[in-house]
Amino acid sequence: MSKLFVVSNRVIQDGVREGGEGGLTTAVWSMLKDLHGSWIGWSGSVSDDESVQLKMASGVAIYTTDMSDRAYEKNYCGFANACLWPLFHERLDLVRYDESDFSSYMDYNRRIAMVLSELAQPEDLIWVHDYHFLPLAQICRDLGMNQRIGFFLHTPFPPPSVISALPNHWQSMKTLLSYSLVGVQSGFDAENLQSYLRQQSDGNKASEPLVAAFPISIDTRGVISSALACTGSSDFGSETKRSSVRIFSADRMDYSKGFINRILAYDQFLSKRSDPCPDIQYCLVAPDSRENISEYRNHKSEVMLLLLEVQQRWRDDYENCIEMINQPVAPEPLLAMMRASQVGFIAPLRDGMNLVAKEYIAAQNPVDPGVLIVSKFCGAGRELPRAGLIAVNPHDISEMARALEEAVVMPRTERVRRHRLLMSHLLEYDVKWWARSYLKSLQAESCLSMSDTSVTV
Ligand code: GDG
Repeated sequence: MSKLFVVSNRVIQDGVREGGEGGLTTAVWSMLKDLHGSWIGWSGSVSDDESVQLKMASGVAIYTTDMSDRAYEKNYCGFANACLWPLFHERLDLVRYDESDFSSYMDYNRRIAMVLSELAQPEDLIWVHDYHFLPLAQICRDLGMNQRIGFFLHTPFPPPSVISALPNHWQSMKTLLSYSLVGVQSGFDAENLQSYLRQQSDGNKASEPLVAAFPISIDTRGVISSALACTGSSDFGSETKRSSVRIFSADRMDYSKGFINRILAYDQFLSKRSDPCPDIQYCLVAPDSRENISEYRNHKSEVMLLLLEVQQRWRDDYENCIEMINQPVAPEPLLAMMRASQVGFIAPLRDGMNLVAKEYIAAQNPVDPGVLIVSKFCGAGRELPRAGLIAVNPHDISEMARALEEAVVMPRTERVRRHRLLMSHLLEYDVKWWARSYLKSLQAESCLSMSDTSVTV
C-alpha cells in the first residue's frame, strides 16, 4: 500500500501543539493525523549530528534531523529567510542574496533528499512544503526517484518583475519544473507563477509543471468545538458584554504582517471617536519569530517603540487601550480571546493565506459574532466571500481606522448575516478539503491540464 511522505522545514515535536508554531505546521498536523502519513523535517536543534530520529504521535511517524551551525546560519537564516521570504512578500529592500547562502541551501536540500530516498518506496506519494525546499524534487530526480512529488507554496508568489530581481532567480525557480504538481494559495499566485514560467521558458509549454490554486484552510469543526469549550474562559473580555470594546490581532512578529500600520490605524480610530467608550482595548498577540535575523529584530524594535508612544498618548483617557502579548499563546486561550472580541483585525501587508483570519470566524459565537477586518493582500482576503467581511488595503491607515469604527458599531443582525456567510464557506472548504483536493490532483496529475485551477478564488 502506498504511503504519504510530507516534507516541511518544521514539524510538530512529539505531536504537541504549544502555540506559535505557525500556520504550515498547524495545517499539516491536522491533515497527517487523519491520513497517518510520515513527516520529515528539522528537529529545531542546531548540531552536527546527522542522524535521523523517529517519534510516533497520533499515528504519524515524525522523522527529524538536526541542522548544522552552517546550515542554520546560511540556509535557514540566509537564503530561505533573508532572501526568499522577503522576495515572496515583495520586500525587495530586505532581500539579502549571497552565493554561499544559496550553496548551503542546496546542500541542506541534498541532505533531506537523501533521508527521503532512504525512506520512500517507489509507490509512495511525496508532498513537499514551502520555500525552504524549492529544489528538493530536482535533487530527488537526480537520485533516481520517480515517485509523484508535489509541492505547495505557503507564501504568496509575486509578479514576475519582482521574482526577476533575485540575482539567481531562474537557477532557483527552474527547480520547480521537477515537481509533478505545484500548488499555491490563490488564483492570483497561480497566474503570477505561470506567467513567470512562461516568460522564462520562452512560451515553451512542455517544460511547465502543473500549477493550481488550493487555498489552505483550518479544521473548521475542530475550531468551533474548541472555541465553544473555551466560552467565558478569557479575561480579555466577555462575549456577551457589549459595553466594552475588544479588538484582537494575532500574527507572528514578522514585517510582512503589517503591525505598524495596524497600530497607526487603531491610534487614528481612537482619535476620531466621537463617543469614546471608556472600556476599549486592542490586544495584539505577536510571538517572536526568526529573532536571529537582524531585519526581524529591527522590525520588532520599531513596533515596540510605536506601541509605547500610542500607550502614552492615550494613558489619561483609557486604562489600558492597547496591549501586546509578545510570546506564544496556547491554542485554547487564543481561541477564547478571539471569541471574546468584537473585532478580528487581520491586516498583513502580504500573506499567503493567514489562517488566523479563518480561525477568528470559526471561533465566534454564532448568535453574537465579532466582525472580521481583513487585508486584501492575503489569501483569506482574496478567497473568503467579500460580503461577509470588511476588506481593507493595509497601506491605507485612514481606511483601516474607518473599518474599525464600522466594525465596532455594526448591528447584531448584520454581524450574524456576515458570520453565516463566512461560516458556510469555511465548513465546505476546510483543511480536509484542502488536503484531499491537493492529493487527488497529485495522484491524477497527468489528467490535469496546465491551466486547471481546482477552485475559483
Ligand atoms: C504561513 C504563511 C499561511 C498558535 N498560537 C499562536 C498562533 N498560533 C497559530 C494560529 C494559526 C497559526 O499559528 C498561524 O498561521 P498563519 O497562517 O496566520 O500565519 P504563518 O505562521 O505566517 O503561516 C501563511 C500559512 O503558512 C499556512 O499556509 O496562511 O500565509 O505565512 O493557526 O492559531 N499564532 C500566533 N500567536 C500565537 O501565540 N500569531
